[in-house]
Amino acid sequence: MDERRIGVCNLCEAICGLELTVRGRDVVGVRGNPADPLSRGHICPKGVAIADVYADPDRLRRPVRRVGEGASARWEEIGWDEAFDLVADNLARVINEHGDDALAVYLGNPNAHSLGSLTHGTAMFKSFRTRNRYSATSVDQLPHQLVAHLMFGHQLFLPIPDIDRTSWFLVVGANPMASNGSLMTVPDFPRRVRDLRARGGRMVVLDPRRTETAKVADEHHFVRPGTDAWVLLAMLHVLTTEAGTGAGPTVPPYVDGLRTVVDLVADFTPERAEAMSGLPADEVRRLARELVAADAGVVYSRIGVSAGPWGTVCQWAVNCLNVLSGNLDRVGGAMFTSPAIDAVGTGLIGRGHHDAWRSRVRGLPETASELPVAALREEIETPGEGQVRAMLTVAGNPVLSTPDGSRLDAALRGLEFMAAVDIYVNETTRHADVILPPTTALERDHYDLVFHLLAVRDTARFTPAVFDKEADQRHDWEIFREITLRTTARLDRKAGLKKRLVQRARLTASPTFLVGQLLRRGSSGVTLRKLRARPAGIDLGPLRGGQLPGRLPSKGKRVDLAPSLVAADVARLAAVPTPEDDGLELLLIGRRHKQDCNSWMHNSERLTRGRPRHQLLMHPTDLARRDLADGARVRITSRTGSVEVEVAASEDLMPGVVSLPHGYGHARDGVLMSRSREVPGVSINDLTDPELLDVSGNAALNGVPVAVTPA
Ligand SMILES: Nc1nc2c(c(=O)[nH]1)N[C@H]1C(S)=C(S)[C@@H](COP(=O)(O)OP(=O)(O)OC[C@H]3O[C@@H](n4cnc5c(=O)[nH]c(N)nc54)[C@H](O)[C@@H]3O)O[C@H]1N2
Ligand SMILES: Nc1nc2c(c(=O)[nH]1)N[C@H]1C(S)=C(S)[C@@H](COP(=O)(O)OP(=O)(O)OC[C@H]3O[C@@H](n4cnc5c(=O)[nH]c(N)nc54)[C@H](O)[C@@H]3O)O[C@H]1N2
Ligand code: SF4
Ligand SMILES: [Mo]
Repeated sequence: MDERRIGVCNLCEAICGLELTVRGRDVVGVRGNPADPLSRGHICPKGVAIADVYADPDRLRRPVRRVGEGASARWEEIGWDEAFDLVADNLARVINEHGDDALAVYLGNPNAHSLGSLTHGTAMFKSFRTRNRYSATSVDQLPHQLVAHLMFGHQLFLPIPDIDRTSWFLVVGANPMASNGSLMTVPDFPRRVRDLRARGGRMVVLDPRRTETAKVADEHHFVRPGTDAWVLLAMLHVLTTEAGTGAGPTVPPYVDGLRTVVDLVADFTPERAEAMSGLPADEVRRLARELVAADAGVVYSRIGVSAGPWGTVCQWAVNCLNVLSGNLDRVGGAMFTSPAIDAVGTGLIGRGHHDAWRSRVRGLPETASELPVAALREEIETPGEGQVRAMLTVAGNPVLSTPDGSRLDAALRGLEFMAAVDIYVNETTRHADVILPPTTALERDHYDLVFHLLAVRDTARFTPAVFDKEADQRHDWEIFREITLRTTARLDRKAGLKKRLVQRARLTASPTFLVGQLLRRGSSGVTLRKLRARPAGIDLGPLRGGQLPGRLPSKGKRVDLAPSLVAADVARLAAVPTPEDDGLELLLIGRRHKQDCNSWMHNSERLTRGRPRHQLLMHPTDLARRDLADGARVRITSRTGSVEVEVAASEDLMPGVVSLPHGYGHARDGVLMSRSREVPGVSINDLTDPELLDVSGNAALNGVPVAVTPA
């Protein structure tokens, strides 16, 4: 008998509601849930493939222990109790012998998509007290968080583009047609863009590649990788010199620092922007004027910019453009959500801090208790007090996702002990001594604590597990509870009895129970009971404007337009000389595809069949200049590494720019880490450079200088 069940997709930030057809313990159909008030029936190819993750015979369901190394490694199933003790014994031993910082933790992207990780993982990481905390944040959205912390007083008080009501939408370094949106939870982006244009609005895209998003936009302009800062600052320059009626721009009374912004951008002329970026000065002027003239306009930037050399300055400039054009906190502009569980307002997620300490070897600043992951390799390899000797990764694959991954790959071998909480043996977890696999999306309750916070509409939704877990499976929160309790019990440094009892109580409450509690703390009127009665979700309406300054998390409820850290970096930017173009330089950028999911899901047949898509894309002019043919094997070389891959000609790339997707490169040491791929591809992060960082410490993964030669 087929049954209909409501599920939720946790594979990207769009958090689509699903309608599953289930037969016994099998999923026989997946479609978008049309009754979902946010996703309205939208689904993408990955959403269907969520059934493949659930059914994948290669997915781990019970703990495994590694026997042997590298190509000859074997994995042996062990019991949970034995696995937990093995992890706790070794983590505690290393901490007792070498101190708290000898343990490093790395949190990957799916942590943000798991309720249990947010409610219980955080408590585990805190209990370790290590300064060697790393995550995918510093190869992703760190500049957004740092800038929100500095300007608004909380790292996750992020302005969201009101795409459903804007009339002018500037997209810089994002490809939501493939990514389905990021720091903008926007299921069904294609339809929302069609609606935007149907009501007479415009979308403009700045990107070194004519992307899927560029192709549905009203306008697309190439920008040389890494030079958006000059464009955005020149737009600010135009705004501060021309806006209004000659009296200059005005800002709301709760905003400080306008004078400083005016001074900072004084020398960033559109002509300088043209020389750096290739975008004509007149176009820069026109874009700035259009933003000011629009009924409601909004500037939005994402990973093409935040994972670039000037991510922080760019994100600051984006916020300044939205403020100075009168679009912050305004309908159709850059708005703030009012989620049923306000993780910002309730303090569930801390407001953040920066540079409270630095990394041991390179002296890189922490942000919100995390160090830049670009420093992880050297912290493992450099001897001395505080050297990393053990590692715990949770839902991550830094070997493929962080800069100079192949050297990190080698460094992981040198650890005394490594454990991973993950559902696969991947390029990183293959180095673990033990892997503890949690249940997956369809087997656990879900309430989204992060992405309602970032959504283009306020909604709330609780999704009970579609399938009960099997007796010998564990939820991630149960794994975190066991690791925490068993490890802390073995530590020489003991917390007081009261502290330990509080910790035990907190870790023993289920995530679902905690969601109920958190809902009661909010003022939305939404309760767990109401959510259970309406599993498609409850609509709380479009985003509300005019919430500032009341909602500002900063002390004193003010916006700081000119944080000193940013001002100093703008001065550094001003000193960059215009590069001389010999016509031979190539800059490497990344690429996402609809059917890829960072570094995993390459086991799904339905996502991997068809034409391969791992190739280096290159403009025909650049190919001809190097006597390369479309389809040839080429060698790509950067300062840090070198890989061989097929090249594909593409008119969509800006000449002088080449593109590789990240998350490929599954063949390591002759072992194929993923089943489906006849062509495992290469890892772009064997080419990216851990020395190229934004001021926040985020890796500049885009705009890496490379040479391309025949293989
Ligand atoms: N050059 C370049 N590099 C990039 C990027 C880029 O654009 N260009 N993008 C960066 C970005 S934005 C990100 S977010 C990172 C991602 O980098 P990571 O987070 O390091 O890697 P993922 O590929 O997301 O790996 C996720 C892992 O979690 C496991 N997993 C899946 N679901 C679960 C679960 O429910 N529980 C547990 N415990 N494990 C689970 C999967 O098996 C997989 O091994 O990559 C970054 N790297
Ligand atoms: N299908 C799919 N969806 C995903 C993911 C996935 O792996 N696959 N990953 C998810 C994750 S973890 C994230 S963080 C989001 C990311 O979401 P997006 O930021 O939308 O991700 P990308 O598609 O990588 O878009 C980045 C764009 O920046 C452009 N770019 C590169 N360098 C520059 C530059 O210097 N300047 C400018 N202006 N543009 C530049 C690239 O050409 C690309 O089009 O996607 C999420 N959604
Ligand atoms: S858009 Fe994102 S959330 Fe929606 S189905 Fe696709 S992967 Fe899942
Ligand atoms: Mo990401």
